[in-house]
Amino acid sequence: MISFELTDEQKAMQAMVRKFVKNEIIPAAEEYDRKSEMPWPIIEKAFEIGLWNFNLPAKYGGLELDHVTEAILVEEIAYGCLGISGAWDGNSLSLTPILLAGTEEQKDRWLPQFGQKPLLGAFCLTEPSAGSDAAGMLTRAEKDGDDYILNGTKCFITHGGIAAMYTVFAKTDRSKGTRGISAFLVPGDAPGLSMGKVEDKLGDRASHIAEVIFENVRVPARDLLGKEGEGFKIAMQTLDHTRMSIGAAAVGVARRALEESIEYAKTRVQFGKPIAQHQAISFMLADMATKVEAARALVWKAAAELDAGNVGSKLGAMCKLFAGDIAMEVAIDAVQIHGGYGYMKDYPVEKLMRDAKILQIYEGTQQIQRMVIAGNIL
Ligand code: COS
Repeated sequence: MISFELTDEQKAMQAMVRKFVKNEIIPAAEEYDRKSEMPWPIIEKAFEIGLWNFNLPAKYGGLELDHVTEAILVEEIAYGCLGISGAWDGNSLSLTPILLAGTEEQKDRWLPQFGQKPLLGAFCLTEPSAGSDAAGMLTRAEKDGDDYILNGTKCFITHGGIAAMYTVFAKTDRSKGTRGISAFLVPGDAPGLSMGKVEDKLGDRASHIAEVIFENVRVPARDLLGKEGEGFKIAMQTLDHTRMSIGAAAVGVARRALEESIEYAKTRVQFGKPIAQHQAISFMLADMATKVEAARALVWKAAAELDAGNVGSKLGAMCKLFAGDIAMEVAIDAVQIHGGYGYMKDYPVEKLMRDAKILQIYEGTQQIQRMVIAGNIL
């Protein structure tokens, strides 16, 4: 049986997050976007009321959400502000490798701190010369007694330089390609780890994105995640889990653009009637609404499959591809419906359009998603 009916618990959590978004995120989003600042007070408040740590296991103080519930809540947060929702996504991305590949000892040592304080994690895969070709990374981890010494630069890292824990991918054997990459857990205060350039972005400006530089960072062997050489697979499996939630965030952005457009079109009068009564506009709104529903259905299907244990690359990539594209399209149409006002900062749709663009780029470009999907179906 297929059901799109939310459970009572999901409805209650959705209502709680909606209230939080309405009271805390929407009123502050414009300022965080303008100043390009990390939304610390919002994160602290979310932690206080138990809305932080979506995927942290309950035994460490997290919500341990199933993926469908995660999709529902991420949509709500991104409805308020995509950049602010990046704080949640950045944490999920950095915690997923340890949840997938960490030993119980590693989990017990690293994860409780996230339940005790509103801390950030960072996932360090991308490098200046290794974006889509993640395996082309230059960061190396060389064995030195019982330790590894990490050297290299990671870029475009969410929470880079301000995280308490870094999941770092580095080459332990350059001759082995993807099988020569290993994953490490590194504390934020590790000597030799520093923040490089902080990015000044087109959109998604409330999320902190920076370079992370590793200069002779010493990592004990007990913080190797999985076995030596398993890092690339851990990174790919992580993305198989997290791309669904980027799709959910995209649905949130698209839904906000749609709702702003409906409100505007009902009140903006041209040629003697609200523009919503002109077919040119009402058909645009009909297409936008259809796209939002279709994207959400795909995201929920991908989330349900993850919850059922059917983890693969295809559906997550499809979610990210389809929902990311429709968010961009719907946001562009929202600006068009608002006309000249839509281009001005007085209305939220110009921010939605700037924000939406990143959904087609991060966690793998749309072109990479197509490669992943094609690889799965052929
Ligand atoms: N799960 C498990 N293993 C996987 C996997 C997955 N989802 N995807 C690939 N692998 C394995 C392959 O099976 C292969 O294993 P073997 O060595 O045993 O044969 C190995 O990893 C290498 O796979 P592949 O040859 O496909 O690797 P490529 O270098 O061609 O890269 C893509 C594949 C393009 C998919 C990968 O580099 C990628 O996802 N790039 C985008 C990275 C990204 O999203 N960056 C955003 C930053 S993170 S916010």
